[in-house]
Amino acid sequence: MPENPHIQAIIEAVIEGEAEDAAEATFSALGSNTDPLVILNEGLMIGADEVGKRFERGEYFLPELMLAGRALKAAMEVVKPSLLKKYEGTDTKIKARVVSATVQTDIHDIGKNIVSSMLTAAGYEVTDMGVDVPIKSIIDKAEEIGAQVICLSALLTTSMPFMRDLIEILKARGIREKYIVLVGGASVNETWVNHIGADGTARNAADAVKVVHTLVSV
Ligand code: B12
Repeated sequence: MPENPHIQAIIEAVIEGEAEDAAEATFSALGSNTDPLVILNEGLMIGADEVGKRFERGEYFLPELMLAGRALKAAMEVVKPSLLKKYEGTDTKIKARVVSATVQTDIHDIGKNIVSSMLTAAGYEVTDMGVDVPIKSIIDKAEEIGAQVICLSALLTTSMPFMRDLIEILKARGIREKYIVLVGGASVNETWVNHIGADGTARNAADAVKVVHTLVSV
């Protein structure tokens, strides 16, 4: 159990699917100088994982997932400005163009949205295409805007193969080397990255920014 009572309250509010409580607990945590990254990684994502486990065990059903989603979004609205402030780039020069999307068949967007927002705050020009986006449209957009980075999010294991398909299409079109392809989401790990030949992943949005920084400046 976390020592910080505000973090504990955030986790509980997400598990209970109480949007107002989640927003209030997040507000109190910020007021007591809790690092916004701790709120995201040790509060919101831990709460989300517990909801997921209860869903897998058959204790929670779709309505509880939806309520948890609402609670996560409400808390995210409160913590987002502080998170973005922490990651604001010092120079306003565009570092790279990024296309981000949740791949086709998947509508989870809370994690992808915060990755997009933090990359924007860090000085990247991000085109966020939303959820359930066909992989061909993602490639077309990347070509159209001259992107250097493609960020793909998927939380469903059944959606993850579309990440591999996108990379295969890039290869077939002879344009794989033009792009840094990053993949992320609750079930994505290094093994998957290597399996599909992506360029990297990150467990959370703060690490996603670091990985993009590193790969773009190589
Ligand atoms: C809330 C939620 C929902 C909400 C989503 C609301 C929304 N607007 O997003 C709703 C109710 C819509 C939903 C629906 C479903 N869900 Co759901 N959902 C969740 C839950 C509880 C939390 C997700 C979340 O927002 N987490 C918080 C954010 C901040 O974390 P995150 O998304 O992981 O993102 C972070 C990192 O992964 C990373 N990241 C994310 N994207 C990217 C991209 C890049 C490039 C990088 C580098 C990093 C990165 O950074 C982010 C920020 O730190 C998860 C459980 C879990 N453990 O995640 C299940 C979960 C993802 N859902 C699941 C399921 C099964 C479903 C449904 C199929 C249920 C159903 N029977 O209908 C549907 C599918 C709908 C669809 N077609 O997509 C399963 C998936 C199982 C699997 N292995 O495939 C999970 C894992 C629950 C479980 N354990 O069973 N869900």
